[in-house]
Amino acid sequence: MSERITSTTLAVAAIAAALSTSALARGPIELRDIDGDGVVSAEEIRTLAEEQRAARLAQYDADGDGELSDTEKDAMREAMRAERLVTADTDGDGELSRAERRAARDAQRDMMEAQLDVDGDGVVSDAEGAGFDEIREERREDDGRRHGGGGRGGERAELAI
Ligand SMILES: [Ca+2]
Ligand SMILES: [Ca+2]
Ligand SMILES: [Ca+2]
Repeated sequence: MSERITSTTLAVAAIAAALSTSALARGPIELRDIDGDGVVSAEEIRTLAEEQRAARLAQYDADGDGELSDTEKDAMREAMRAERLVTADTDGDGELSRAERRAARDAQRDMMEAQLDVDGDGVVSDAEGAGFDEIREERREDDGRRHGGGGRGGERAELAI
């Protein structure tokens, strides 16, 4: 295990999963350095997640009451599943095999790492990864609370992709 790379890689996978399985998010959020200071800060990730949540709400709130009913949530999940199938079901058999799931997760991780690597030098530096790490810690704590403790939220979230 080579510490920094492994932990960042796992972190990206975990946060991608956490964000994609959170209430109104579909798939990974797009990480952008909004203020151009060279790092995607935790605050920027929160802003982007909130933007995505709002967009999802706008898209699936069929009756426009500002909330997603169970029916609307079901419709959203169904649409998300269908969308994921379109991109990840490479052999087109209508199912996601273990290999297809893995490939989709790897692609998602690579994409998020590339987005975190704001200066494009091919490495997510400690500074570049700091905001992400902060969000990951938050999510892990949330996950621990929700599931009654245990520090394995990251792994569980990863499996949930
Ligand atoms: Ca920034
Ligand atoms: Ca398939
Ligand atoms: Ca970099």
